[in-house]
Amino acid sequence: EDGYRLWLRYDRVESRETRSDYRGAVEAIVVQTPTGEASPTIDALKAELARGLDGLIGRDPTVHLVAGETRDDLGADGYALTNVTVDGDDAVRITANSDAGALYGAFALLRKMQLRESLDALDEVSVPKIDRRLLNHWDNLNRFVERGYAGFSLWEWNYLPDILSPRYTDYARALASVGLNGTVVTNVNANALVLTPEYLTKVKALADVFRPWGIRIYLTARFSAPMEIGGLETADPLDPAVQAWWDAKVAEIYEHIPDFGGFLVKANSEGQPGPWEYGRDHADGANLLAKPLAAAGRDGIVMWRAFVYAFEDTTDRVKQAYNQFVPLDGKFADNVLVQIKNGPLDFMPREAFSPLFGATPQTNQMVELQITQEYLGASIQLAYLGTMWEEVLDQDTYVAGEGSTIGKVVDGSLFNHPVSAIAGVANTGDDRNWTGHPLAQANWYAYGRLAWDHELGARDIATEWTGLTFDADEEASTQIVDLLMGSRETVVNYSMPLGLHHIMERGHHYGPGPWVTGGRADWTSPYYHQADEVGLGANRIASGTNAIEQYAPELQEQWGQLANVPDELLLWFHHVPWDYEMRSGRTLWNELALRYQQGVDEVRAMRATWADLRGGIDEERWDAVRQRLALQEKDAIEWRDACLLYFQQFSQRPLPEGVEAPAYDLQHYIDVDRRFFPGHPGDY
Ligand code: BDP
Repeated sequence: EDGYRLWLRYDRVESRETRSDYRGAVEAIVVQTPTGEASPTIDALKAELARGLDGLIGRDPTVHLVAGETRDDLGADGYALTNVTVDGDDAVRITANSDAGALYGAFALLRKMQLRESLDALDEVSVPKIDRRLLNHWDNLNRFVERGYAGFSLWEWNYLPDILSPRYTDYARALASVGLNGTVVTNVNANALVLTPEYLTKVKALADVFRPWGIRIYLTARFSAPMEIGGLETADPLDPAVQAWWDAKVAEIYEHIPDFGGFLVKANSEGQPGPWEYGRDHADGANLLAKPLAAAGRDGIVMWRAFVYAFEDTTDRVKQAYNQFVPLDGKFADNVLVQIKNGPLDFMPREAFSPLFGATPQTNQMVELQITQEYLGASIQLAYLGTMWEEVLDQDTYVAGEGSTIGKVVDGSLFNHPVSAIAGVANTGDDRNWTGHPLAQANWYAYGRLAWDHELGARDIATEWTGLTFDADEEASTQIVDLLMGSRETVVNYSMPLGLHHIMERGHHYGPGPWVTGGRADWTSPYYHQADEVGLGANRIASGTNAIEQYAPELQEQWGQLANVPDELLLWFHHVPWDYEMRSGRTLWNELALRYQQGVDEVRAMRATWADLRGGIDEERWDAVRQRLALQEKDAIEWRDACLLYFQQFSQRPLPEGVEAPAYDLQHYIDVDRRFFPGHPGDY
């Protein structure tokens, strides 16, 4: 049980009774699509049903393909599951408007059986709310994965297109099983090489493996590619030669990959080239690529990232994306989406949401979530992110009145946008279990399920994943789910509680670094925590950077006032005196110290729960998690001690009762050298 099978294990249903119920219910499976015709996707569906039913109930399914009318309620990718009879036998019918929809229906049926749900009186309709449900791989062509903690890239570029790893198919199955339908296989810090003819044949080979599973391939486009691989002297988006180059390049890609999904672009951000070099704006840049992608009836899109902040710009970094993009509203082509990280800073354990969501009603917007745990303990610490994403997607922006949630901005319903998309930065690598930490598979799974339906609950998803992934009885399952559910807040508590952010070590981002200074200001810690003898926290109200003004009045009211702001966002928006009285009645300093301690205590509680679980799940994965939790406790202690010793220099107050005394002095923690922690290109 090494975790390779993910949530698609299909082990034999142990109860004889359930097995025979299932056998009775699926004497046949009817797949109804508008054409009723066979296709590579229908073959994939049949192969998956055969694999699943053989494993679960020892049966080889009989699949009948039938044609039926298009159903308006199912959209492009939705499915319906119902019971029917075929020649007197009980059967399950999967109805869909597309082969991909039918495939999702097949996976849903298998999921029900894996979860031992009844197949009687089936009446299920499920339709994804978002059109393009993507993974973003930050994978370099040399197979190093930026912020990847589960080994090297899955894409063996050196062997492609001739040798195809069987893993490519298993990867595509995993995506399809949760309803994901696209993947950007290259890093946002892009290499133009992938657009050369030689690499495009490699990309085509991957696309051909993914296609039957409903997965479209996308690439990152380096803005200066016309110069680097095209021999042009400029990449100016308004230059006719540059336009002609991209037109031809996109046509060439479509020749290889007729269903190519489009480009993801990081431009004028952290050293990546972009339209600014030529005095042009983001819309000029995005539209340059959007035009050929939409040519000749194709439906390729451009995902233009809003993760921009400029060295020359001394405005509070969290304000810059809004400032750059709001004036461009209405200028982007219809097939451009602005891809916005959930927070305005950078995937912190907790951030206020990006105020750009909903602020450009005439521009398609998508959200980028980070599945890989760059700031939440890599693949060592346990942090189930379903809870974080639920918080983000359910967050009300109030931009068009109450109920204007980020989910509705992103699914396009709030402003009736023609195309919708969501991205998650993948946590996969070539580790045998795909994600390094066995429980980090839950994040991949949760992302996929939320991409399908952003209204699903984090606990329901965790329960589902646990049921699929472990053979655990009800009590053990509940223990695992509880553990997952609390884990992200635990990381927040021992690393960046009360709205603290960006106080991690430089470069690799693993471990504490509130002391990090030097270089550009917005890459240092004091820029964000602003600790001084008065207090702690970033002043983002009117007396400070006034970042708060980018939010709707309702939120300014909630977050702009000390009396109203929730503890979770306190130090995100306010510089608060050390003796400020918190809701708990404690002073800020005491509350801070106790939160750090609470984080450590919670990790200890997780370890105790896990110790208790021994025998409740397989030994192999149990032990892998046990070891990681032990390390997580050490890490949590280090975060607590390092941060409290550092902030104590400013607060000049003793640690309150209940907080353990640090084992070392501050300098010890500053000197801890994690240079070799993987995941950052500078480490190699
Ligand atoms: C930051 C990462 C960096 C990424 C960047 C991005 O540290 O490796 O390239 O985001 O999203 O979080 O472009």
